Amino acid sequence: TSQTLDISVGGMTCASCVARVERALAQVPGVRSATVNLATESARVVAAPGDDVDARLRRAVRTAGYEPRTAA
Ligand code: 9UX
Repeated sequence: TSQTLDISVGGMTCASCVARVERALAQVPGVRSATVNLATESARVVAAPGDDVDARLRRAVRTAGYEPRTAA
């Protein structure tokens, strides 16, 4: 089974930003797919069940230089 998480991501302005965020999210343990939508400033992540996945994803977004916001 998997969980789907939506995260609002601020600070992205171009396609390279999108690629950076997708890469950062994909590296979080348990992530099966990460898709970022620039127009909606959000990321949809499918991940294995696990502790604190949402917090780990948010940390990855911030470390990559963008702003995780409220759950989308
Ligand atoms: Mo280009 Mo997106 O510097 O920040 S990667 S606008």
